[in-house]
Amino acid sequence: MGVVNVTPNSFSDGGRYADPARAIEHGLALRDEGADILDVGGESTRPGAEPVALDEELRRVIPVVEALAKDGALVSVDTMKSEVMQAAIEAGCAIVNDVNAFRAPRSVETVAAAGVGAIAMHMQGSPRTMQQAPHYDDVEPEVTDFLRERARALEAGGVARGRIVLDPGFGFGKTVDHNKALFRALPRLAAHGYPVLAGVSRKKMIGDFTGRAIDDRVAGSVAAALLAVQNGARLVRVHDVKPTVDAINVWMELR
Ligand code: HH2
Repeated sequence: MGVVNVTPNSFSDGGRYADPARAIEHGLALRDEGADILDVGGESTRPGAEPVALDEELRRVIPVVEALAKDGALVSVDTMKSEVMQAAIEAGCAIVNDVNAFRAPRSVETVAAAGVGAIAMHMQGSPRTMQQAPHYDDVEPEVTDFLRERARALEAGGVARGRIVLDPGFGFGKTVDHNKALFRALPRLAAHGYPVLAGVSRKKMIGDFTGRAIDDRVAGSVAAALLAVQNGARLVRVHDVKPTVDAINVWMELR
């Protein structure tokens, strides 16, 4: 899954593709590099980020979803708002990626009625405050129980089991130690029977391990994506599609 951020403030590429035409061009380039899914988002969820108004999010996201879908790309929309989900579905998106795991009113109903895919991610708190003091008694069962509860809620609301993807939400209300514990838990999470998505690309954890600035984390991110796949992730959400696809292809041949 290639990241297409139509935002002025995303943590790694904020402002670079804020103009819809540039975002569309970027998305098509990521597809050419081997992304199977293009994840279009109009609201940064970086720690400390302020929420974006509905009108503004729609204005950013919908033209990009529409153009990429028209070009035949498989598009997901990265949003927490049911109105954006609905408009993106009408514009051709096939998957909804919700870092809030469909807890907002009408979001389960929206994906169920449309028959689209649903990616439910774990987040402790909200982006504005989530990194201030993340706390768990035992992170793995708490995240796993949450995700299984959200999967049950989606299924109870009419989303087919085969359309649900779960994501432990690296960096969303987690310390580095929480991220490490969840990374090692990926095989057990995958064993619950839902495909698992891992998003670690360029995140702070990679910077902590390598000492690199955000735009110098490609090698670290590729290593983490490859390990995530080896640990059972079926989807990896990445900014650097080409090197990630190369690494996974080489691993698949040589393993
Ligand atoms: N991470 C980000 C955004 N959306 N969705 C899922 N399912 N999993 C993730 O780990 C995830 C996500 C954060 O990355 P990015 O989009 O680059 O940054 P920002 O939120 O600042 O736009």
